[in-house]
Amino acid sequence: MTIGPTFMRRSLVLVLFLVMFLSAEARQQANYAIIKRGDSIEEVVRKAATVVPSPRQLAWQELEFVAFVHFGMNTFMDREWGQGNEDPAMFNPTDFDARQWVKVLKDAGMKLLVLTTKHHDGFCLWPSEFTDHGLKASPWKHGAGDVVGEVAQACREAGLKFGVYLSPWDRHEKSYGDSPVYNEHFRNQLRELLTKYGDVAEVWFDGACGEGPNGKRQEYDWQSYYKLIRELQPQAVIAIMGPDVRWVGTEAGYGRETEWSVVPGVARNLDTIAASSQQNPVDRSFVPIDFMSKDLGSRDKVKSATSLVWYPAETDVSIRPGWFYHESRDELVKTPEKLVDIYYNSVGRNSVLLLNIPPDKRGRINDSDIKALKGLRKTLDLTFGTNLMIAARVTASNERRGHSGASIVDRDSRSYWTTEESIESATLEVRLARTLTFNRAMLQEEISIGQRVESFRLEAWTGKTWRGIATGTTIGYKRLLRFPNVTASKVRIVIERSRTSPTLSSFALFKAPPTVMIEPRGGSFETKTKVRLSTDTKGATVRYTLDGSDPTLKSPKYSRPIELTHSSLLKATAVIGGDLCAEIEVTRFIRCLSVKSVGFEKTFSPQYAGRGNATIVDGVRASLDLNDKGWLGFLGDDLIATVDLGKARTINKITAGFLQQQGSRIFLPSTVTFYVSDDSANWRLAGELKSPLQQSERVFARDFTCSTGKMKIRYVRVAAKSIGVCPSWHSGSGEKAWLFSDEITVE
Ligand code: FUL
Repeated sequence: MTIGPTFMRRSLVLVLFLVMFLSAEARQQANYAIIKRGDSIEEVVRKAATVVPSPRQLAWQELEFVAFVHFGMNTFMDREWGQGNEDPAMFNPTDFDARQWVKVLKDAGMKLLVLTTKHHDGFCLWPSEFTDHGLKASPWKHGAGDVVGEVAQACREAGLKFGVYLSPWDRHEKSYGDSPVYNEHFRNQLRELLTKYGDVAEVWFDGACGEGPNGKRQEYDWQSYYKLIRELQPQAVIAIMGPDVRWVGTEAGYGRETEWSVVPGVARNLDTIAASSQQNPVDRSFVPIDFMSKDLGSRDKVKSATSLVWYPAETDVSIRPGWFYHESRDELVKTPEKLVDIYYNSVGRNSVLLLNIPPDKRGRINDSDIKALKGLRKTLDLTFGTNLMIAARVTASNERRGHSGASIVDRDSRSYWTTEESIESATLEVRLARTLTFNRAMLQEEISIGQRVESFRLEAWTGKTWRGIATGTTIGYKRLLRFPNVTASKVRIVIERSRTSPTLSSFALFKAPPTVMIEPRGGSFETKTKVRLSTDTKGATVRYTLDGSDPTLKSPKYSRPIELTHSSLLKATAVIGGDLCAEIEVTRFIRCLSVKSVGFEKTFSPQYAGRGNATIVDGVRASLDLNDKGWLGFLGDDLIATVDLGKARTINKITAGFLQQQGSRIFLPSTVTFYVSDDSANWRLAGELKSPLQQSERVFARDFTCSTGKMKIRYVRVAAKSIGVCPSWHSGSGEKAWLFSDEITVE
């Protein structure tokens, strides 16, 4: 089912009405534009520039950073997708605290909380009158609990907006598949959520759809759902399978470099969205699926459109692998560094960031997630807390009356700069209060009158010439740019191309907290090695540790190259004015014999080829992230690696490391056998270790170490036996299993 034609008919009527009765100024307020056959590309682009967000879309966009909270039956079943037949007795949080969620999310800077009120398993987190499959049947609070109620209330108290995720796909409900009956049931549930819990700012529908018990595929009556939402909560945006907010197209947290909020009307075709909705959660955790088409709204994309709509992007991503909490994944929570990167690539790319923070079985947000969020907030505060534009003066090459260049640095968020009619490129020169060092920039367009800038660049005055700092295509609501430190007293923004008169409502420069550099970046050494630490910020000192603990103000201060004589985990951070102020840099150094070459009997998969053969002998250990290029992956095959030490050396220990992540079909080897040789023709057994297969959700790396006793040899062979295929209890039963290997060391 699609909504395209209906929308088009409606918008045609609307546009005709506007054209006939309203003034030119008011005509610019349309949320859609109809493209007539024969419209020139200039005309299409001009129309695109007049499409504006609806008030609800604008209010939502300004939230910038919002929370997704996946909590429900899956939390207790340790699953991502339930079947719908789970026993309600399983739902029993031991220490549920909605206020704790809200505090953690608010402290992180999030402005809205979207709760999974019902996931695909059909278990309702509120006492719905229309089903028994929910809290009423659970032991929690003797069946009298209401998670939705408590969360909505906690949000209200703290001034956070509240939103609901309600899965249309319901694997429990008997009427599912009997389309009209289920549609009525779904509307009833929606009505409960939209009438009993105060204001709702976002309703989130995903596209998953299946067959009901009657063997028929459910046809969702989207239009009737939308009508109900508009009637009961007119300020709420309807996201993903809805007309107001578009899925950015990936769940990795990275929006597009070129992100237009004005896109061809076809992007609202629900079938297209549903088709890209994933069907298998196991596969999904394995390969981050990326449906990103490079851009959706450039001239090339809009030129053949029949209508254009304001349809802004939302970037949804989870703080950990999977949407629900799994204890086995506590160590895989994204680092603050990764979250900062995601922030720049979502909020900083004209998109709202919907970051999922799943509470644990206690019903509280886990410490590992809190730690990561605090780290993110700290970096954002240190970066954006001080705007370097104080007392800056702006001159524009062209400005419209009442919209001077100065508007981009004043504190008034409603004032904006724009050019006179038909001026589509311009330069704004910004004279800073004094010479300053900065490495981040923020630009914002006045999107309430449309999105227009197509390309721009930023330059700094060196005293002699203008030097390029950064370039960009779209700006939209917000564009954040990162670049190495620049010290200057003057910068300029060059708008190279725009759809009609460009606008800017804000411009600012910032200095991100110092970063610490470790040289070399880890690796192996034979007897000793020297390591240098530095920071990019004047006045900052570096503190470090070598024992794996996090550096504090009391840790040794770096003054000269550190000499390492043992394998060490080096952690370093920077201090300014008595405050720890940088991300902690971590690097591992391994003391082992150097390797001349390594060869493999069976080759690793090109999909997980790390950095080539040397990956497993370069002294750089892989993280638990299977995509970090530190792993060599063998699909269904054993690892048989032969290491050449170059000449006969005295050894006494061989170690080989492997990954286990059964959810992604990666299993430890069943046996690891170590051989040694003087000539690579005659091999002697040095040792063998067995590892019986055990079902486990935990993600970890394990080292298999063979103590050889002192011996002099040149070649080492490690043979690790793959389990071959996934075992019968695994969802991929019978399919090839992966063996992931890193790192072989000889000491
Ligand atoms: C998807 C669901 O299938 C996932 O479980 C998750 O809720 C995600 C945000 O939306 O469609």
